[in-house]
Amino acid sequence: MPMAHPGFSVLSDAFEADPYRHFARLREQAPVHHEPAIDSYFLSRHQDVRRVLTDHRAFTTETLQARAEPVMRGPVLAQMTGAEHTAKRKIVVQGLTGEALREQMHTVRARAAELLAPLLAHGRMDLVADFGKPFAVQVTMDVLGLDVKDWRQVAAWHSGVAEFITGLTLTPERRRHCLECAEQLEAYLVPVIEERRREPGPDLISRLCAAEFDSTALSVRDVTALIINVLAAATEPADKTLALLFKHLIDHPEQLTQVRRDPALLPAAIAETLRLTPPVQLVPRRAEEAAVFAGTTVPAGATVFCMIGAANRDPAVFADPDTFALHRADLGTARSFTAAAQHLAFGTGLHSCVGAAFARAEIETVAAMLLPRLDQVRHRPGSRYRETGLYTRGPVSLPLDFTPVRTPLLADATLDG
Ligand code: 2IO
Repeated sequence: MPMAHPGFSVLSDAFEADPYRHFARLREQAPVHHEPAIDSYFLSRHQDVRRVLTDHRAFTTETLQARAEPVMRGPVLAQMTGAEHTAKRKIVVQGLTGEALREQMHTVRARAAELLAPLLAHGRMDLVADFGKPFAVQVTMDVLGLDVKDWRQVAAWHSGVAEFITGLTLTPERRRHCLECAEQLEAYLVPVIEERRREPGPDLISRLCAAEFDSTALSVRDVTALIINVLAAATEPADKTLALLFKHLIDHPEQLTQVRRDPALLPAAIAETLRLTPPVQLVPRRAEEAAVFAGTTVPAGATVFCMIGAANRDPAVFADPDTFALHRADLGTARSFTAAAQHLAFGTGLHSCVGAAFARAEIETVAAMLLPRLDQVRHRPGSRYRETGLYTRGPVSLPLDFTPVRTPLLADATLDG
């Protein structure tokens, strides 16, 4: 088995502290890294990751039965295949694109305005704790049609669910805690589902309740799982992406100036953020048959982790891959929020992210609100930048100082309008 260097482990503290430092060596010397403690294979080359995500028959999402289903309380979209997958994916996509998406962006603006109002005058905020985290949870709850006054409780349950999905080495105690969170979240959701069946609204839960597959309404269990799926998938990466976008722009003042002058550059800046520092770093699959990658055989039945962060910095695909450059010729911004993207932050193939268009619109909308109001934005002096997470990864905090600018926050949206 090729090794990056003797004793190297993706489970080590050194790797967690800065995985990016290790990716070149992994791609070059151990493109199929086996991790004995969890008997899993880690793929780091763009070409191998793309192959796994594209060949959904050879590399299945069977891994999610153990990793996601227990906390999702039923099957998630990514576990489905064939006609059922096509039909249910379409239901969710329709709820997160087109007219629905346009409506949702009014709510995004209103939520952002409400959260920012008390923060902007101070000239300082932690973009993660003060804004990003509550914003991510509240927007997702708005989309689903859940009562935002419960957001702290829902955020706590969400943390447990996300920890279960993304934990590589969970203790039995943590597992129990996560499962308890999921059970309580399910108990909270079931009465809402029953109510929306009787009295549908414009929200995503009502859409799921009204939808049919094979001329039959989805069961409460299926709707619950899809709700928790959306809750986790929309919440977990959102605050990370927003904070990473601002970190990169602050660290590259000339690009920040360009984006301020021309907000039409925001999609490129977001796409480049997703390439350089994808909030979802790992995507698991099961190899149904033995498969050979770069001369190394992965046995049938093996768990394979696609290392998105490593693939996205593969010099075979991206020139000067460790540099943040929103004008890079190989970014392909127009395709960056589709399954045809060059970067793999939204995966690719059959199960590529259903929320990509929503994510782009959400981050673009809120970044466009923040930029003009955070004049001379800079890292708080003395703050030490730190990221955490192996599966999903983002800044622990992002304390910013700025010069307050008095601009009305909301011209075009209110929470009831
Ligand atoms: C929820 C890691 C939060 C998804 C997952 C079990 C399935 C799928 C993902 C993303 C983000 C999560 N996987 N979203 O990687 O729906």
